[in-house]
Amino acid sequence: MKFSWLSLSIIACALQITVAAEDGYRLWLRYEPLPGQTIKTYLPHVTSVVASGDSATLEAIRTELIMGCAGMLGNSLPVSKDVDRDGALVAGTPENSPLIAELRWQKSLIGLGAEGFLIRSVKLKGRSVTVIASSGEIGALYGAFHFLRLMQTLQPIDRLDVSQKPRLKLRVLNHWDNLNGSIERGYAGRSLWNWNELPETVDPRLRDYARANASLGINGSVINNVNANSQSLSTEYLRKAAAIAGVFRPYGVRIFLSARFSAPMELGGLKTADPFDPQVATWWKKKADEIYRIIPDFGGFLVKANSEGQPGPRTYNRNHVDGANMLAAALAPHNGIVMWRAFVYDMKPDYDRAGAAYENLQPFDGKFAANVLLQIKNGPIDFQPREPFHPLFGAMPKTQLMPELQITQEYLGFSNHLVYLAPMWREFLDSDTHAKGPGSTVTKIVDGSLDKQKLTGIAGVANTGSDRNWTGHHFAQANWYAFGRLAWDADLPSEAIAEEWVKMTLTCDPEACSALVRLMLESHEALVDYMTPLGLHHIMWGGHHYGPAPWWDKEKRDDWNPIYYHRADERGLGFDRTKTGSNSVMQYHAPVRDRFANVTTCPEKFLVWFHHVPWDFRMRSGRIMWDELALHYQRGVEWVRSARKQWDAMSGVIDLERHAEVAKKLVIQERDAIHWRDSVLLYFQTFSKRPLPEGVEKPQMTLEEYQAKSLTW
Ligand code: GCW
Repeated sequence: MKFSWLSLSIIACALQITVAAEDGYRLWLRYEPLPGQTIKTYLPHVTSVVASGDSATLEAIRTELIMGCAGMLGNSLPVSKDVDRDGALVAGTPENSPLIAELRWQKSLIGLGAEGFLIRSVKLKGRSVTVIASSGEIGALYGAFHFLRLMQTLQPIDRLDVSQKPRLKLRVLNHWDNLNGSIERGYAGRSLWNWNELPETVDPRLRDYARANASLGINGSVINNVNANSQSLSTEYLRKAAAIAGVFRPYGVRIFLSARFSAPMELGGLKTADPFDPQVATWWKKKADEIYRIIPDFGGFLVKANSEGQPGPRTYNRNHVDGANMLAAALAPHNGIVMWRAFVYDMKPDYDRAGAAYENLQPFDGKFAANVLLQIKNGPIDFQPREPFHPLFGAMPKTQLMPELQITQEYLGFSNHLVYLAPMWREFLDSDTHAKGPGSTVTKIVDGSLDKQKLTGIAGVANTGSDRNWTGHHFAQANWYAFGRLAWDADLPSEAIAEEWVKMTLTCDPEACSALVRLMLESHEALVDYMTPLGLHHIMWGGHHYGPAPWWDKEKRDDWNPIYYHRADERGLGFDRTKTGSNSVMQYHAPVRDRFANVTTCPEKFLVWFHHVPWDFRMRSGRIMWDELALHYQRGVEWVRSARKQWDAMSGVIDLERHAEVAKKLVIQERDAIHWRDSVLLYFQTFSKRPLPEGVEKPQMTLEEYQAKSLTW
């Protein structure tokens, strides 16, 4: 087997980068030298690579294993055709590797699917070797990354018996990238796709993007914004997209496009986009045929229809099913799918936005085509720091549902705040909907085990961009990582994911590692404390959503204004979603709805989400609600201060560059947390008319000063 130029240059690059400054570019695939003792125990088990096959994926497997071992162990693995020594790493599929075929694992491998893998320490040709096998090449690549991760996280590799497969079929990133290179809600630079230079020139960075995704098992990428431009579906742009797909393909990442519902008019010159118009359906069919001619493994469409001004079937008096199924029919002959978004909320007088998606979509349960998934945000409003789970989960047993999470921190301090999102996503995935009695968790609904859903998936709105470190904040990389790991295995604990990430990305030093994991695990609750405790939501500054503006009432729609959500008055605080109010709590199954609806049983973290609560309401702590609220804000500020101290103390353990960059961001985070605490409390104090409780610091500025100018980022 010989090395291609590509793999040699990749390895050379990796080795060079090792000595260069640590700028975060390598993400969790740094492959830094392991502790000496670990190297000693690993070396006998990693002596050569046997992975035959000419495909680009096999090339990627060889390259990754060689690069990983060179970095971590300092050895250079020879590539050989056969097992001729102990410690060989044999990777591939029964089809391309006679050695693997000989093992007769075919039955188990087929059971694991083309993305699943086995990693086993076995005897082969009288030698002790490690076999990384799958029925598909992408599965073998995932296995190689898993093997490397075991080493990166200092796990034993001498007696391996690993068997894994993803529970969800589609594990996709949604990029809200515009064709002009900007990213809606992106906080890490410009779009990674260089549309102007494509298809002739493809930024080599795209390969690293695909590689990072493959290391987690992310297998799809929607490359354009859901607020879509029809141009993305033009022949010119499809050719550009095809060039991107070509780079992603060896890594198992398929591309998807957001489709603008009115494209038949804008691109096709039709007079309507009515899904019942035969010309419209034909236009989409032809478009789908063209797409698959240009991108044979195209994944399908993501559609935001009749939401926030986007066109959709309702523009023509048709419904969501009419629209989704028409597109699904165009894609079905090619095995393409439609991800139809449930983020729909029409403003009606006196309505409750939290109940709108359910009202709009639940009646269509069982009506969507077999290749449609309904993509639903985790909560009923909009990616808030904390929301109860969306009531559509558990309410549409005959519809294929997939969650949409937001990795980019639109409402969570952009890429300035250190916040690890796995605990928030876990809270959502573990939520018990009680749809079929106790234990009907969101995870069981979306992985198909509860309602036999065939097509399964999960999406995350990406936080990547052209910044050298990909995500703006070094710790925001952990959220990309955690999304991918949870998409692969929705049962993984937040702590285990954090530990992996810290070891792979920052340090294996045991003390520093456990301190960092603890910080990460606390960070989400702390952010909720200083932003939106007790169920507060959507009180961010209008438009950009950075920083607080609970007083805001200037948006053209009521339901874009914070005052609509918190409903503060002299009596109290909160949105009454019980029967004395909007009653949208009824969208949940019993006993969840009963627990939420009763102010004494409602979890306090959702108190003012569901109730308008008097300022002097007695909380479980014995304190009144106003005091409790204020103390949450104070606690959040204190957490950031302590995080700063702990981070500063790690200056010897973390490389200089990243240490300094994170330290700088923590200064901003502290400034922002104080700003949140002071401005929100001063504003609500105009209603509560109560003093700040003991332990809460005096505000640094006046309410008028806070109202005059938003925080800058
Ligand atoms: O949260 C809101 C964002 C919009 C976004 C929309 C959506 C892409 O503020 O920027 O548009 O959600 O999810 O469609």
